[in-house]
Amino acid sequence: MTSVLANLNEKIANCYEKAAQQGEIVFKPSTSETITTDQGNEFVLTLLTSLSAKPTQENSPEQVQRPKDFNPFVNPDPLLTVVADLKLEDGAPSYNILLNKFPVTPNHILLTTSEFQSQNAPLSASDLTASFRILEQLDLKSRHFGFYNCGDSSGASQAHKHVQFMELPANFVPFADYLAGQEDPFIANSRKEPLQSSKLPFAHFILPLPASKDALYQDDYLTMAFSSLLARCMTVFREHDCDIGYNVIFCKKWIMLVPRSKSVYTARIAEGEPELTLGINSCGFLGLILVKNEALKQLVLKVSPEAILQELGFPNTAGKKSDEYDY
Ligand code: B4P
Repeated sequence: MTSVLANLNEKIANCYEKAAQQGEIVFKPSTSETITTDQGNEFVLTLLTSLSAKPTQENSPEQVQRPKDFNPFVNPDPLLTVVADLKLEDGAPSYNILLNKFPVTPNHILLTTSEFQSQNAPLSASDLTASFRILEQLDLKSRHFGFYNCGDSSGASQAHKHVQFMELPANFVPFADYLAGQEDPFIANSRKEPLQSSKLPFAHFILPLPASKDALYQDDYLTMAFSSLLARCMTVFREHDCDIGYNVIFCKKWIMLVPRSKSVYTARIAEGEPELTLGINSCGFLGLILVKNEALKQLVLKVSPEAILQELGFPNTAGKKSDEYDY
């Protein structure tokens, strides 16, 4: 597998150039600005500036022509396929690495299972290993992160299992970097809780990861790290008596899970104004908020990103210890 992933950045760039030339990529130019909130948290607010000129994902001619249950990840478009039939080892499930047809940043890629698997299912051991092997290659060029929107409340729009990878904006330091940078790698257990910032209002569970590849890929380390964080999310869902939906966000330094209560935020800027709807996926909980018009940008600035994320997640549990009733 590692050899198939050699020169992945070059493969992505070549595939992207060809697909863009042939009109297979629906790229949406955007502008971004970094804001620091009153609580001292940093967010990158990205505004899609070209919505009137470019089709959106939902109403692009390509989507409209397709049947309602069209699955873009079964028999994917060869022009969008960077690596086909990727296998970790003999007998392991196979994956495709695809270009995102509707990227906001160039070279946004997806790791999809070759056969249908549900986006509501947790990441498996091989999903995690494949994801971190990909990240290793991407980071040879610039720092990237991976994310997985799991469940209806997570912001996912495709039902077929897919992990996404994007470049981190230059000069943006995710809040998880500060937390994870202060601790040695560990797996959460009943005596040691995952890291959680008390400066953010929503529940989130972070583990620093070992820098050594040997440690990361041995002894089911990634699976144990992931499942120790998923257990914290499950306790939240049980306590709030709700369906399972969460965001998984990871980079080479750490992995974070964020339990989700809702996928969209709905509000008015002022009484009598139209109701606005803002969908947030994993990127938002990393600090990267995508808005599709100026009114939504004004709403985020007025209400604050923290207040929006608080409503779409669950209350922060920093300082809470696990008890015998917790998963
Ligand atoms: P999902 O997990 O199902 O949903 P999503 O990332 O939230 O994207 P969504 O589709 O809801 O779009 P949104 O307007 O929120 O991912 C599905 C993925 O499959 C998406 O990446 C989608 O583009 C891709 N896809 C759909 N049809 C495809 C096809 N035929 N072939 C290949 N790929 C296909 O967001 C639009 C895009 O912006 C998304 O890619 C999203 O991940 C990204 N984004 C969100 N926030 C961002 C931010 N702050 N900065 C930069 N990009 C951001």
